Amino acid sequence: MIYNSEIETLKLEKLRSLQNQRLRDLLLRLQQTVPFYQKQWEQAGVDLARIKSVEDLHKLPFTKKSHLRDHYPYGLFAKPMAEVRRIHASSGTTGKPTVVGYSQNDLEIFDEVVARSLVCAGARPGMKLHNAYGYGLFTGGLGMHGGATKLGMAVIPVSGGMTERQLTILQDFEPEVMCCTPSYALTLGEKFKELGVDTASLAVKYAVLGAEPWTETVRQEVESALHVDATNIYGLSEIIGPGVSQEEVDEKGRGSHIWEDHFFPEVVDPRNGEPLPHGTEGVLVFTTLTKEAFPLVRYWTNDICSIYYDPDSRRSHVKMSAIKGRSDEMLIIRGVNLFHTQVEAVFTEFQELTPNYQLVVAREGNMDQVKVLVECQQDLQPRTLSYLSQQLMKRLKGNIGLSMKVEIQESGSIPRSVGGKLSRIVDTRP
Ligand code: DLL
Repeated sequence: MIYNSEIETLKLEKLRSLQNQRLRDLLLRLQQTVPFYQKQWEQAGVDLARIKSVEDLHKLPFTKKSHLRDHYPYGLFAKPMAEVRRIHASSGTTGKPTVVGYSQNDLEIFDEVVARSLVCAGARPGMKLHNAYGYGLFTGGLGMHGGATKLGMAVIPVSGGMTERQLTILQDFEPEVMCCTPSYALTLGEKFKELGVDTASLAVKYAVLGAEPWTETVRQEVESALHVDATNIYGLSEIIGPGVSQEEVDEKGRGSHIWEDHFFPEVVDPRNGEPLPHGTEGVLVFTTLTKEAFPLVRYWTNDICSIYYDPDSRRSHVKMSAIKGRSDEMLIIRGVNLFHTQVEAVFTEFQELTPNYQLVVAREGNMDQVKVLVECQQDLQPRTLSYLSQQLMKRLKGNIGLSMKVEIQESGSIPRSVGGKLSRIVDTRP
């Protein structure tokens, strides 16, 4: 099943023409309603008449998180508050939250893209969704809720946390689909195992996981622990929330479709913002083609991935690779760039290890060091442990090009997700 077959399989030429028309509408709207864009384009000497298609987008300046902060809370809204129907915010690690708004039409688009995503993940009308994304200012809970309702599912709005209760609901309410962060799916799988529950007997068949970077290592663990097909859902509050892109359950590992009739993607060089060709990794940038209350032009997400078309896919929309990490959270250790997903990916090669890990960054003398703390499946003999550590250090050095210390720990020693996003990095540097 495809939720919106006409749009999701639209031939590229028609898709471009739709995008171009929407882009021109958007730019005119913004010029009339948002002083920030008027000023930014004037300063950059942009002649809007010369922006005719998405191919011209690179002539426009980027919108960055700092611009959102400078116009906190509502300075970039393009609709009067009387036409705003919902406000969300993302917490951010420093300073004020990022505030985003939705008109009625924006909420309908939000529902539409999440409904498309759920179908892509395996969900169907008549199924039940166990929604363990947080409800509240975070877009995960309400975003998935609206899309599932639109699709014709029964939503169980569990929200994050209270793990014991989640397990009871998964057992007794018999949802066929669940959604939460990948790190929380690991927690749920582990708890079921502790309790000796045979997860093959549960009704749940599909898990829609996102809101943080994850790799095939975590997919393997979640799929075997919960007996589900796990797919990736991506999104960010600034662009809409979950449902900016989604991986198809029959195309696992081959990237996620970006719903590009609404969100036009570009990938640019993180160093200078130059556009990069398809297939090359860089910073993902989005222009929201249809949003009314809080549209963004060339929004610099900081997320690192590549985009490409997949001619073997049933849907025509462009795909993005799994996010490697955020450019503003990339570690630079002794001149080597490091994302925690690169470390996570190596664990697949070691059956004895679990995907419960943490990277501890410290300064020793004037050198930065990374220690990889990772848990093993069961108690191992000291000799086996020492051998395993050596092997892991070798693989990390071989794959990433960086010498890291390794400490294999017993099960339960590394923090778990208690419902939401989990930070994998502890940076103790001054
Ligand atoms: O995390 C929206 C969301 C909710 C997406 C539920 C998927 C599921 P924010 O809190 O604004 O919004 O955080 C957005 O989270 O820029 C990425 O860095 C990261 N992120 C989101 N989804 C993924 C994913 C929601 N599938 C930020 N893979 C984004 C990797 C992700 N990173």
